Amino acid sequence: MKSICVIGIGYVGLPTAAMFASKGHRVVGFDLNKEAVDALNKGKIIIEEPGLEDLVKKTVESGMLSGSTECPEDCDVYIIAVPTPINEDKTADMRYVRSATESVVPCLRPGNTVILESTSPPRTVEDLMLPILEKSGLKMGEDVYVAHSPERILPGQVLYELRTNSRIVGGINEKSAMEVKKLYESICEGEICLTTATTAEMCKLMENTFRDVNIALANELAKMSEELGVNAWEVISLSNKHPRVNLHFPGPGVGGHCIALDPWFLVEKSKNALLIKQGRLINDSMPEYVFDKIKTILGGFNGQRVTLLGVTYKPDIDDVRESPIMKLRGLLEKENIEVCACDPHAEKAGCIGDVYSASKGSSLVVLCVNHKEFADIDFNKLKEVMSGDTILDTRNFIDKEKVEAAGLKYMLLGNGR
Ligand code: SAJ
Repeated sequence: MKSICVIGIGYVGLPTAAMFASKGHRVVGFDLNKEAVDALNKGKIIIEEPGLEDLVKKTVESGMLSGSTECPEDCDVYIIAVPTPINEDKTADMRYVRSATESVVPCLRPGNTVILESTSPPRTVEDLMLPILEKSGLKMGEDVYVAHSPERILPGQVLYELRTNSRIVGGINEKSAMEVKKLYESICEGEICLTTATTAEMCKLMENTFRDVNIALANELAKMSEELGVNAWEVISLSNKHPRVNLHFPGPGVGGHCIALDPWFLVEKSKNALLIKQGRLINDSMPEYVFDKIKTILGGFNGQRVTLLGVTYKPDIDDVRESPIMKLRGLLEKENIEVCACDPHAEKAGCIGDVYSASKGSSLVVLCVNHKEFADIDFNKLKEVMSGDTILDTRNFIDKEKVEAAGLKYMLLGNGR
């Protein structure tokens, strides 16, 4: 069993730390965010993720997991799981990876391992981390093992995916990769594949880019369908019956801290990332596209009230990072219109939890996120509280027949029929 320091106890670091602790490793979660560290030491979490609080509570109570605002010196393994945001100009902001790496340097001893889990631009381990780690005077790859093992967990099912997904371990040499593989074997039942650090960085970015580009294709299909009198959702459903086609789904945009950012890391590093850049621009155009649609439906902005159902970046979580709905909300709020955001998962982002109070007096209700709470809306009750009669569904989530049976009008993003 190892002693492990996980640097960064956010969406990735915390579940990873708890998982290692649950398998008998002694784990310290190091973060500069005192609120997160204090919560951890009380066995609590400040994010929403099914099952995570139970696991954190159990491992803290067992004494295997604790939090600290200082990097502990006596660990065998340092796992860096800090954010890699993007700057205004769409280049990667590597501040946190750099400072996390620097904080490890004084702690390093022969036999230690340093792992980067944060999604990073290609060559981060080789060009950014190694020169910093070498300041310890130790030989990387010989005295200290170094690898990139990107996280691939899906928010909302993090614990399950941590355990069952396959994992890529990219070492700066074979010895490093082997050492890191042994460690992850204690928490990961999936296949663990070994490669180089830079290949691992590229794999992670291409996985998220694959999804982003495919969503862009679906969003382009939605726009074309509205133009050409076709229902994009029917096209997707029928086309996906082909054994080698898997069209993704359109929507009001791509959010979250991964898919909406990671492709830019490739655009930054390679002049050949043309399709990738175009995909990003298409997905980023969706909040504005929905905004224009709302304007058309309302016949211009004249003091009406509009309700947005859902503001998080995807269903059944509380994460509003890079949420396209927050962008849409911001665009609408600049107009002569009253915007009411309803989201039972995001009351701390200034939202009303209840659909009917949020829709009171609204001319238009827009379904933005397919939270399970919105699956059984009573449209008769909704009609009673609304002042207008239109529902715009941007996710193909609402039952058109139920809406129409209540005497409301149903409109669907991507349906040009
Ligand atoms: N979305 C669409 N249409 C679709 C699918 C998704 O508009 O057909 C939108 C969602 O509404 C959301 C965004 O895309 O706004 C991203 O959501 P997601 O569920 O596709 O992915 P994330 O960002 O929550 O997690 C992704 C995952 N990557 C892949 O599936 C390739 C996850 O496995 C990664 O670990 C995670 O990024 C990460 O941390 O990199």
